[in-house]
Amino acid sequence: MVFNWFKRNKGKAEEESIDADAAAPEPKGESAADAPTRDVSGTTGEQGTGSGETSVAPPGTATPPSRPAPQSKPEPEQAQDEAVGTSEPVLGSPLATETRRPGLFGRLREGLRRSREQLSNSVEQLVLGKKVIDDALLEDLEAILLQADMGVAATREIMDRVTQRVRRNELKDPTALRAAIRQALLDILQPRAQDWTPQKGQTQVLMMVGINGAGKTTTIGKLSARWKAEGYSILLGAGDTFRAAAVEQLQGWAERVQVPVIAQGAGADSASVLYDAYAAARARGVDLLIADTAGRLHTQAHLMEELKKVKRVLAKQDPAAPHQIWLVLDAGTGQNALQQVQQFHEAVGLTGICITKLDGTAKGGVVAAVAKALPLPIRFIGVGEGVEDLRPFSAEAFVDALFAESGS
Ligand SMILES: Nc1nc2c(ncn2[C@@H]2O[C@H](COP(=O)(O)OP(=O)(O)OP(=O)(O)O)[C@@H](O)[C@H]2O)c(=O)[nH]1
Ligand SMILES: [Mg+2]
Repeated sequence: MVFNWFKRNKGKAEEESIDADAAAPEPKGESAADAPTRDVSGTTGEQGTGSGETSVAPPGTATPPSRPAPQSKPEPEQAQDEAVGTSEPVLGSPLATETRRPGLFGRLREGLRRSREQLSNSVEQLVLGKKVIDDALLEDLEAILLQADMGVAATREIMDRVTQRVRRNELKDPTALRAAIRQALLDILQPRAQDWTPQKGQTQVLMMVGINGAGKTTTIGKLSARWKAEGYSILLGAGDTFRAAAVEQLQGWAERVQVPVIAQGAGADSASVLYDAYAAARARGVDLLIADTAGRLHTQAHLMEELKKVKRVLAKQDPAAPHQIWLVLDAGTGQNALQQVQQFHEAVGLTGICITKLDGTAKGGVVAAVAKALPLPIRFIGVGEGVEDLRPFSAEAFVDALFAESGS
């Protein structure tokens, strides 16, 4: 089986790759605290002292959190509304009062609607009225998988398995194709579904990295809500000192989910802010520091250097820090996501991937492409802007939602 469709469309993914960003400032020197650190707690009673090496502001001098101004960034009112309706409410959490919305699977299913229409319905149409599985049908199937952004490797694996089964006469009926693809996809995704949760009393650091607008800050907000509701103490570190209003955006989330945040002024050294934030986290004994970082393109060497520097600086306090580094990918970036995985992994060594905005694309197959790119765990997927729209990645639930019967 030759990848004819792919050959015809080969240049397309490259053309769709993101434009180079405008010039970004060089990272500053490695000194720990160039600017005074603001502790902008979203909660009362969680103020702590710095480690002594840092300039964490003492209680009382904390700058009151200013309301975030980000236009499309977490709109508190709307988001609050959206946070109404999960089937796993946790008392006292922003997720607690939800009753109106469809259940978790329903939300996942709805979030993947466009991808399902693209993939599952196309397969349905393909086999409609067909009596046998012949080469022409298999070639069309291959095109459908590639169009769903499964990528070459995952498409090849699925096609190989389906073709072998056809040759062995195990798969004759075209209507059984759907189930065969579903199973092959499940086998690709299953090894990547590896849950991660903070550990109480460990003061670990989770650093979020990714290109501009991938959903890092939003994902941090959603994760904070989830883990806070599960009883973990969380501190946020405003390491995106590059983009205007990035700190305010994180503070908006901190306020909304009631977790404290350590920040400095705009333009401060990212490594220095996060060093201070980690010192504060250790001093307070919080379970997890989640470090926000500036968006960058994987091609921006100096920004990649800044991430490496953040890593080095955190490791001065604990060689194991940062304990987790997760790449946040926008599902809509298509096959360019694969380059991002490669290059961020090369630069900082990833321990997980979050794939956001699956609700905004018909190309949810990219999850399979990412799964085949590197053997990295896919931790969470985002299927909407609401707090509860970030789901721990489950291969079964994902495949079920993607292949749910139309109208079910
Ligand atoms: N529909 C949808 N929107 C999302 C999802 N995740 C994030 N977003 C939106 O994507 C936009 C960008 O998200 P941010 O969290 O600001 O992205 P970022 O990676 O922090 O961006 P920079 O700080 O510029 O690097 C926001 O409008 C979010 O609401 C998702 O799963 N679904
Ligand atoms: Mg951000």
